[in-house]
Amino acid sequence: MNFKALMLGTALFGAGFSASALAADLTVGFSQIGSESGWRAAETTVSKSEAKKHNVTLKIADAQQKQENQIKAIRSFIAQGVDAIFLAPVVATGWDAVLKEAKEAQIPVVLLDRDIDPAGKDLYLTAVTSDSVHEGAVAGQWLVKTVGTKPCNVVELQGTVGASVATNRKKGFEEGIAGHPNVKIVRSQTGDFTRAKGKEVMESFIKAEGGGKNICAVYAHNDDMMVGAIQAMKEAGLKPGTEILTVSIDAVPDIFKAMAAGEANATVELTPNMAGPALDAVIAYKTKGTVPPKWIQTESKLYTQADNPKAVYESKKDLGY
Ligand code: GYE
Repeated sequence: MNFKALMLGTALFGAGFSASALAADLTVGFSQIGSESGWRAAETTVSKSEAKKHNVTLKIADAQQKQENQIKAIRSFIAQGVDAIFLAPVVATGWDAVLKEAKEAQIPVVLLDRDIDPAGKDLYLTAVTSDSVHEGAVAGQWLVKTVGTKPCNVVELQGTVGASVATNRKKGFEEGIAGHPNVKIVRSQTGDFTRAKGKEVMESFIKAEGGGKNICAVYAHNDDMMVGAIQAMKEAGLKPGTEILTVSIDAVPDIFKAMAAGEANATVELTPNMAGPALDAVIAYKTKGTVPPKWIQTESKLYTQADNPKAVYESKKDLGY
């Protein structure tokens, strides 16, 4: 190594060292929604390991699905004087007052995996999310392509009422099937992103639709509700994956298990690693004053039975989600 290279290396090492030394002093409070789905549990697990990797102290508050608990947690993080706050907002509205308090305390807020009402854009630093309208559109386009010109009655299991991802995944799917009048949504109800409610609502759909005979496909806003719906279909003597098509979102291991067994057809992948990019943004902002873009978009990728679901299941199952 010549002298110049050595000097450069030292300079880089010096810069890297001081940034991570500063990062080690950062404490981030994370107001997490709860544990409604496998994806959510994975996000929590990945957040903890990402915090370790980034040398950040992460305090996680579990809101048990309640916005009021999230608001309390944010106020408590402000009182503790954390360096930044991560918020996975259970619903899109009702954040203005508490986010203004964080702003007054000069604590940057990063949204994880869900959005808030666009009116609140100046109240947070950045949002790390997927394009959830696009996710719904990908699901709808897959269905349209799969059924061709055949008539297809779809039942839809929606996510949590008022959550940005539920609104967007509905809208996106409707866009995806637009212009194909043979494909239509005949029933749509919330299953609150959980397996238990997905199963319960699917049971009522089956009853209402001639024992399931009138249903061609199920679209669920997440895989967990689909896993519940698959159970309901099997218990009613129906064959999900063949008689009734399925398409959902998240790409959790259990949906690949169902795909490998021929009982599910497609899923749109969403990374549970929202905290990694969020921590990068916060550290750069705190140590160098770098203002991140307002939206840090994560990828969405479609998986079908043609994508070796057994191998994907094997590769994902040990990640703890
Ligand atoms: O798809 C679902 C969850 O907000 C993107 O919330 C997230 C969604 C995820 O519970 O499983």
